[in-house]
Amino acid sequence: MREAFAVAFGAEAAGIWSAPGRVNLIGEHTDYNGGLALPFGIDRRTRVAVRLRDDHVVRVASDFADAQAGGVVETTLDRAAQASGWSRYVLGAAHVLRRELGVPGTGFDALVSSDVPVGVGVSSSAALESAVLVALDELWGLGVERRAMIRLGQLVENEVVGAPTGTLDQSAVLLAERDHAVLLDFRAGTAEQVPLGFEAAGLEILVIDSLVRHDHATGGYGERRRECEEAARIAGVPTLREIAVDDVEAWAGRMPAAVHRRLRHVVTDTDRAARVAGFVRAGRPREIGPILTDGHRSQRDDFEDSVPAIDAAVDAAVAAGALGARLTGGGFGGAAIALVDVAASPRIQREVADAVEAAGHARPVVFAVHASQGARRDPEA
Ligand code: GAF
Repeated sequence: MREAFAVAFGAEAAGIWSAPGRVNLIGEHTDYNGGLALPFGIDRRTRVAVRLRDDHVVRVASDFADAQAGGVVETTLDRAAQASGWSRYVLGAAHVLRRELGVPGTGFDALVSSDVPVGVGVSSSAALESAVLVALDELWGLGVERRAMIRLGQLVENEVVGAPTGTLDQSAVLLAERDHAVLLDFRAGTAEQVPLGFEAAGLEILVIDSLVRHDHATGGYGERRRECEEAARIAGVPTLREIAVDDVEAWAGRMPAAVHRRLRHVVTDTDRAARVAGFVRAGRPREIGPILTDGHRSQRDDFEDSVPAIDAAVDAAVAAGALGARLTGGGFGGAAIALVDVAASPRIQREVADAVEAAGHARPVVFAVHASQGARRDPEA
């Protein structure tokens, strides 16, 4: 990366910072409802090599395979909020840092390289904005705490990109620790590191990329969020977290049926996240499988944010012997995850791809992921 940086910008990078993608084990669409979620950082990372300039110019290059790849996006700090395409995440991070901290900042050159797949539901966007946030935080000498940085990443999404997302992804990417998931409580604002114990149990998580792409700025995500707000308004609670699992059915018939289904998903998924965290904490990770698959049914039937290719992937994974499987992330495309025995993993990967293709969908891309370190400055030899 250092060589590529020197070729692109004719100067030395000051350092390389990186952040992982994430998968969410369970607890979907709970973040903006004050619930629980249990994500972990994955061993796919976005790296950004950066050097400061002595003017207000910003130049950004990447090895992404899109229209702007190969070219250098050049602008100034003052125009950073008007960025488009993937460079929005880089420039948006600079813009939000300057505005929220009231600092002038200085221009910079940045080269981005990533093996986090884009549009899959494993938070390529949070990985990119978080890698840039930690880089500029250090280079600009700001010392922003991780919790505050989570909120800055969310502002990049909400204001610069226009996606009305919560803080699940930035929390996962910024707080992740190797071999741990992080139990996020969005009402209490707490984060507990939970050792996963997958390796000792001979387990791993597969990501099954459906190749159905989603976009939370334009897709159904915003509509679901509004439906959850409507449910909370009708129930007279600040967030759906205030509703107990046992009280869910009491609300049937007192709100539109679809809105009630959204409520039921959100409330029961927080309950599932608590139960999954309990099993994992107790060193019984094999037992979470059926809870994951229940979570998928809840998303498919109640939250209605799955797509047929992902339903097919979940069914195929379970039929092939996965302990459990579910849609991960915001939905309307993206990926499923499956919990599998490492020994059976190659066979399950093959059988899932075959079965989904045979059902008439695009052949999914399947790969294993392992819980990895959150955003940081990369050590260099
Ligand atoms: C997307 C969003 F960005 C998160 O905030 C979260 O709501 C998730 O969908 C669903 O759990 O990843």
